[in-house]
Amino acid sequence: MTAASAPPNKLPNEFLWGFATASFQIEGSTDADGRGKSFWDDFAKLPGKTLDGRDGDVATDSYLRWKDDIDLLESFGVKSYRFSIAWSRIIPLGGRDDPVNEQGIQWYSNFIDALLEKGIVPFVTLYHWDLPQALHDRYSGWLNKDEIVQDYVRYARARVCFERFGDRVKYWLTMNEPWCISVLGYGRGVFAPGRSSDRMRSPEGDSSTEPWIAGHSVILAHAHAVQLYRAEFKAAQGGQIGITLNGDWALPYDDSPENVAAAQHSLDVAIGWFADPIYLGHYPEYMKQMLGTRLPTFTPEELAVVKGSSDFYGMNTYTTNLCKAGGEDEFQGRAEYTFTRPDGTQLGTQAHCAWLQDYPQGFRELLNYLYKRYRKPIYVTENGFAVKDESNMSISEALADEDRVQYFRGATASLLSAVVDDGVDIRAYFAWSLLDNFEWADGYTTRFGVTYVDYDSQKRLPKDSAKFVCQWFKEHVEPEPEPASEEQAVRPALASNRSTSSTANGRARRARKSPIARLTAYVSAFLGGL
Ligand code: GBH
Repeated sequence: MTAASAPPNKLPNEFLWGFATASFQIEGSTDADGRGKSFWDDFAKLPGKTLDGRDGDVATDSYLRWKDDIDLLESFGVKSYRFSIAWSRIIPLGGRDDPVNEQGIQWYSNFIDALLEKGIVPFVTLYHWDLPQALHDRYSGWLNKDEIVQDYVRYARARVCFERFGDRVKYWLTMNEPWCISVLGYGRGVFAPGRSSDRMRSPEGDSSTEPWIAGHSVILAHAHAVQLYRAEFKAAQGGQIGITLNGDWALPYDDSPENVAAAQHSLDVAIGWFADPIYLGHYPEYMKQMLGTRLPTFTPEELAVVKGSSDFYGMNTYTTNLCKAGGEDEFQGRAEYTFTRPDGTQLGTQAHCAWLQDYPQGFRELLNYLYKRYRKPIYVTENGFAVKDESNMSISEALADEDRVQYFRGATASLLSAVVDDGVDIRAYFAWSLLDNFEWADGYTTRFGVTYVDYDSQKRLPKDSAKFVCQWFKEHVEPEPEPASEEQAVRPALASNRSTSSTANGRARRARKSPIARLTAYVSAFLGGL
């Protein structure tokens, strides 16, 4: 699929678009149906770990309200939905010899079937930061390469998921944002398990070594899961599998050579740490130089598994950093980040979180950089914005989320230019997030949803940005070709594989009412209920 297959200014019909979420951020029901603890359960409850002191026990209650979420997705007319599976619902204790929980499997299986019924393509993340607590207690989780790689891959999770869901799931992400897993969990200590050298933060941990060790394990677990999928499942199931990396564009603060170099060093650590081994077969030179023996090495056998272990480039991106050489922050490649230009102006509109400003040109630049460097089709698996102080607004003010609309206006324009003008092969775009939800260390104070969640009633109310995104993709993705004849439209329903049949049926049903008509009906139904 390339730009050439669609007329100018359109994305090809196969382009996947929709919204993304993650299990721990939305599900709640942490005790339901035999779920084991994840290491976020208790971490979020420790004093000072979340801004508002709140945890993930209820979140958006999506474990119970999953039908509402699917209705919402249907009303939006999305092609696809990206969600994650909670490891500890599938294997409560996590390990390769621990029992599998059929109730957890059943829940996701029903969820996947319901999506397919509506013609929505499931795009599944296997690990979005919710490690089973038991594996952390047993052997320190990601710090123990030999154990975690086996548990993640060979006996347990990936094998279970491919076996039980792979007949219907054709898009797999092994890991969400290994940089965050490693740095925020084992370096800065702001995410579970909260380890850090900072003794004010954590009684144990070593920020100079542990993040690099954890990252190494994540790469290997990912790569071995992909190897397994390719060897045993891909031929029969025909899916795509890869990893998704966070990474923001880096602009030199000015054109001094040291700041130009700092921007590249920022990219080397934010992105190259994982992308270079996975797509090119080695850690970045700069990281080897910066870390010396603190950077683990791959054996030749490991490298053979790692190199080439992603079918696509999964990209989560939010902002652009102006980079200055200096400082000791190894996680940023010893660059300092700012949003203030040399002339004192701001790069873009400030979001609720300090790390995020809106700079759509950076999105286009980053798409070009990644495509040139790694030569893989790109799936944008997250992109979004948190409006400043949205939690302090009245609901009607929050629904008129102009800064978020503006963000998506810029991002979609950049996406289209990257495809149409620059020839970048981009195949998916997921806005973060379907719903306001548990924003990790920020608790519920920071809202990233295109849908407002009233946490008192758990009502879901689409914001203006939801309408913008849906309308934009409706106008810019080539419509599905009309089936040539009645017989053709019916034929997939006769196939034995129930995924194909339900997808085709859902599509046909959905096609009767336009996405915008459905959305409008949905919004007015809700507003009526307020
Ligand atoms: C994503 O991460 C997550 O996948 C998702 O779960 C989350 O809800 C969403 O973003 C919104 O935050 O100042 O050193 O702490 C985004 C990538 C990378 C953004 C780290 C914040 C802060 C770095 N994140 N970054 S630091």
